[in-house]
Amino acid sequence: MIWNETKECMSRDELANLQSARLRKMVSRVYHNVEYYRKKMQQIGLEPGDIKDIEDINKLPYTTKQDLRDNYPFGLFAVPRSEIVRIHASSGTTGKATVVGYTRKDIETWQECVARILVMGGLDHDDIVQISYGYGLFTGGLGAHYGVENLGATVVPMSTGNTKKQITMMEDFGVTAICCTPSYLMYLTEALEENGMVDKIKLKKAFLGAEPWTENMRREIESRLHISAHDIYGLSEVMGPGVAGDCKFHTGLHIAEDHFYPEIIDPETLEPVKEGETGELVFTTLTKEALPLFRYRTKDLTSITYEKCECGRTSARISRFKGRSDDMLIIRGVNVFPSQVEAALLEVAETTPNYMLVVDRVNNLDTLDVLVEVEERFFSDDIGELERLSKKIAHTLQQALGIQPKVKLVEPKSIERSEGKAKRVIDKRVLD
Ligand code: DLL
Repeated sequence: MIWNETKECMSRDELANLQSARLRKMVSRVYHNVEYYRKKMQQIGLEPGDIKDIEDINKLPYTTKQDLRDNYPFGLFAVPRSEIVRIHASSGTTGKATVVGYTRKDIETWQECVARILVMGGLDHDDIVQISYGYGLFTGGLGAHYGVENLGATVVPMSTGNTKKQITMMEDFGVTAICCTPSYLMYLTEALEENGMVDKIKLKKAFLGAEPWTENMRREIESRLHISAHDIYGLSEVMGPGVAGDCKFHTGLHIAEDHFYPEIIDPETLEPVKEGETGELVFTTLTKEALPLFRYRTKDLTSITYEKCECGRTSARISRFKGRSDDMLIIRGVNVFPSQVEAALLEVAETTPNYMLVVDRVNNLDTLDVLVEVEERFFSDDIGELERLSKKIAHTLQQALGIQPKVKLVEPKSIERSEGKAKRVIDKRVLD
């Protein structure tokens, strides 16, 4: 399969040359087409000609999610809108999404990157792949879908939910691989076991991502389903799934470095950390046409190694993610910021601005409890009032977050006050 034979096995020097050429071209194009970046470069006295090779990357300014929000929706696009063939978006802190766009060539790059990861995990055109990531503005469903099609395997575009139907399709179609979040596969595993289905299906592989998971979870999924499970990473701002993924040796996720240049920095000082040390992952897109980004701060914490992998690939590998340097939570694959909850609660007049999020994992499924202080008068004899309010808040939160939390209304002053920065989240899930 072509994806194994090309870019992923070139020497580090060849790769650096390719990256340098692509970076030069990208910076010049961005300078001329994106006013925001041109101004930023001018502010620091940087000309496109100052970027001569990949080592000059640290002269470029960083980009954050806030920069994308400030330029909502299309302000950072480097091509005319008529060249954009697809839009995706990820949830934002105050209801405003981060919008990303793709040209036809961007879609081609994306589907190649996803296909590489599927090949790395051992898939080929004979496989039947169920996509159980959400389809829609989220990049998971369509991103994986195009990758599978590009590989020439058969797609079963299930999207999320309806576990019973997912199992039926799996059995009837002889599905051999699944792409979904690790927590959903744990949930599906239980349902398969309860229905005595594990030995009746033909599943061999899983490509799991969109949220943090552990080596223990991988081993558990593998032994309970008798499959091999692979990690797939990505983020909408940079592309979507397919930025990195692990091979059969599971010794870190190979980055598609010919398209995305990685750096690991100290999130406080913004200085690079040494190879092997944990820091924040930063990406510069080298080939993206619609939304090229300079040094995008992912907020994801990991470490990097440039050692050649046992599989023969020379691409840099990042370790399993160790958390985030901001307060974003990923609950059942959905990105949730505490500030989104706050903004939603402000819409409900009867609440006070005191709340607490409690995230847990029960029977392998993430749960979100939102404790909200409400006015004293609701704790009278009329329990109906309290129930009505609870439903109203649950509905408002569901609309704002895209997931259904369990709302618990509590009396005024019952949530512990903090003297410093308010503690709004208790995350009981364990990540090793
Ligand atoms: O989650 C893209 C994706 C879809 C990746 C399907 C893999 C599979 P966003 O919604 O923008 O995009 O969320 C990106 O999710 O910054 C990480 O914090 C987290 N994340 C994604 N994949 C992994 C992973 C998609 N394999 C954010 N391990 C990222 C840990 C992950 N965290």
